[in-house]
Amino acid sequence: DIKGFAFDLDGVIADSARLHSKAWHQTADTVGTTWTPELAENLKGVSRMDSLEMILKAGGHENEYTQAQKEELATAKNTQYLELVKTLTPDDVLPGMKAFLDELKANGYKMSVASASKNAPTILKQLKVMDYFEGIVDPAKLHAGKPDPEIFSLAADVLGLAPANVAGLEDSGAGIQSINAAGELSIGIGSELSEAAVRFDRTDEVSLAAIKAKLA
Ligand code: G16
Ligand code: MG
Repeated sequence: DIKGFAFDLDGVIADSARLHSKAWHQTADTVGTTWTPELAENLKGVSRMDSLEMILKAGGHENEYTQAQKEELATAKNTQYLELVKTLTPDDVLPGMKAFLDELKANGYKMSVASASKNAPTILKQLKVMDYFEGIVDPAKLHAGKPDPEIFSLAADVLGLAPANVAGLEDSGAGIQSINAAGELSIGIGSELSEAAVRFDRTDEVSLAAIKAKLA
């Protein structure tokens, strides 16, 4: 029986993936890597430093920067990203997700956040949805990011629930793998998440009734 939901942030609650992309695109230009839609897709759910490594590697630049220079590039990206985050408002909650959060709250489900983003608290405040959640997993404390199960296991701990009683919502392949490996019910939002137990094309299709219908 599902008693709680663990939410990814970017691409599930917040329309912030486009802001990450905008900032990383600039990083790609700086290091001389060609920005492609495929690269943008592969960065979803990936931590800040791992994202930078992927951008460097995509252009064959992985050996051209010292660790200190890489940290500078990542900090510059985050500074630009945070400027963009300041423009987020409650209207940037993805379609249907505010209604879904209300539905879960009204039906007594517990909710937590399993985001790779160190900026999750800032974004949740900006969107004015912080109060729905029991807690947010701190990604700085993780030994391994998605697809490792650690983040979604900790998201169940935050809820005080066994993994079997938790459903995880994700828009990235790495995130779906993390949910599955944690032994939770995976709900994918997006077109290419074949490993998800339940899958929707768009956030505005997600509801308790729709999830039950797909599981029946
Ligand atoms: C998000 C994004 C990633 C981003 C990562 C780290 O994960 O999808 O693109 O690189 O967080 O974010 P930050 O640089 O803000 O710490 P999620 O798990 O919310 O989809
Ligand atoms: Mg995501």
